[in-house]
Formats: sequence, C-alpha cells, structure tokens
Amino acid sequence: MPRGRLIALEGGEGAGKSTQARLLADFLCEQGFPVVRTREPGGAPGAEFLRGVLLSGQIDWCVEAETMLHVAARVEHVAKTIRPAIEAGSWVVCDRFHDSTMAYQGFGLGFDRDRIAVLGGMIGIVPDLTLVLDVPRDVAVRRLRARGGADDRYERLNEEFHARVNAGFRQIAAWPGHVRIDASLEVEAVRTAIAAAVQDLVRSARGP
Ligand code: Z5A
Repeated sequence: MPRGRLIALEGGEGAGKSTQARLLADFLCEQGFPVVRTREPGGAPGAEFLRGVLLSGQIDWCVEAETMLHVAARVEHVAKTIRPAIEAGSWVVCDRFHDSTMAYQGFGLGFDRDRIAVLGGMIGIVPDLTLVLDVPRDVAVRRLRARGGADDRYERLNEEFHARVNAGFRQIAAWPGHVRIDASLEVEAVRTAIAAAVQDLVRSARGP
C-alpha cells in the first residue's frame, strides 16, 4: 500500500481555506486518490471537544495553556485521523495545521516561536505541502460579513492582532515546503492555482 500525503491549507480567517479544501479534495479524487478532508482545531472526537473549549471564548486562556491545547488537539488528530489515513494510502487535506499555531499564538499573541517550533517537532508529522492562502484583511472581512454567523474567540480579537497573524503567514509562506496562493482572486482562479501547486506532488506519487 503506497503511503498517502498530507496537504495543509493555511491563512487568516476568510481566506477561503474551507472552500478550497473542498475543491482540492474533489480534484484529488478526480486524479484517482482516496482523500480524507479534515480540519483543525478538530478532526477527531477529542480534538473536536477541545475545539469547543478553545473557540467558545468562555475561558480567557493564558497563551501558554492555549498553545498547549492547540497542540494537544493536533496530537490527538494526528494519532486518530491523519496518520491512520496516510498509512492506509489516503491523501489528507487539512484545513489548518501547525502553522496556524505559529501564526496565531506565535506571531499574533506573542508566544515564543522557537518553543512553538519545538512543540511542532513533537507532533511527529510534517505536511508534504502547505498552501498559504493570502488575502488582504479588508477583503477577508467583507467575505466574513457577507457570510454572517457568530464570531469565535479569535474573530473577536482586534485588527492589530489580525495584522500580526497575516504578516506571520506571509513569512511562513516563504518557508520550504510552502507555497503562497493569491486568494484574493475568484474561487475558480484560486482553485486553478492550487491544482497547479499540487501537480509535482501528484506526479511524484504516480512515479515514473
Ligand atoms: N487557531 C489558532 O489560533 N491556533 C491553531 O493552532 C489553530 C487554529 C489550528 C478556527 O476557526 C480558529 O482557530 C481560527 C484560528 C484559530 N480563528 N480565526 N480567526 P475556524 O476553523 O472556525 O475558522 P477559520 O479557519 O478562520 O475559517 P473561516 O473564517 O471559515 O475562513 P476560511 O475557511 O478561510 O474561508 P471560507 O469559509 O472558505 O470562506 C469564507 C467566505 O468567503 C464564504 O462565504 C465563502 O463562500 C467566501 N469565499 C471563499 N473564497 C472566496 C473567493 N475566492 N472569493 C469570494 N468569496 C469567497
């Protein structure tokens, strides 16, 4: 059984990650790969439980505890969902992964980024490819207002916080294994850019 792959979609809120995760999963299915689409925080029962704890805003976590909770949710997600899927040959499309902890808790809330990197090493898996969806904050806010719905703990934080997160994601997008995607374009144009960005991975999985 050939090993599957892990592709993460990252970026600020309203960048279009969930929309593009669905479209990427469809594209990979069309290419003949079994696909599991999942998200963070969440993606396994224990991790979904922690998602509620983290996003409800009922508790004003200190940043250290908040970071550990995101990492704990990820460890559970990897153990129960991601690793078994990859070992069974599936391609996992994940809406957010460890770079979100780096961007939100590190760049956004000021938790020591070297320590976040160490915690990332403990997760024991690195995405084969990370697509960082980059969109100006004002565009993202317009999209979220048009969609409506209640704000979570992070959406309620101020614009300076979101500016630091977006600047962090721009730095992260230049790291090895990452590709920046212009997510301010129309849905179909973003889908096409993402399909192009995964081509090398698709080719390498097919072999010579
Ligand atoms: N968080 C953290 O702090 N640390 C961590 O380690 C992790 C997460 C893993 C999870 O929220 C929160 O947890 C997140 C960071 C934090 N909070 N923030 N901010 P979530 O999962 O509930 O929400 P999100 O990840 O921020 O997703 P979102 O707000 O739903 O945005 P999105 O998934 O990127 O976008 P979307 O749902 O695909 O699209 C939003 C709307 O725009 C929707 O109406 C679409 O139809 C529309 N859309 C999408 N693409 C386009 C284009 N190209 N043009 C026009 N309109 C579009």
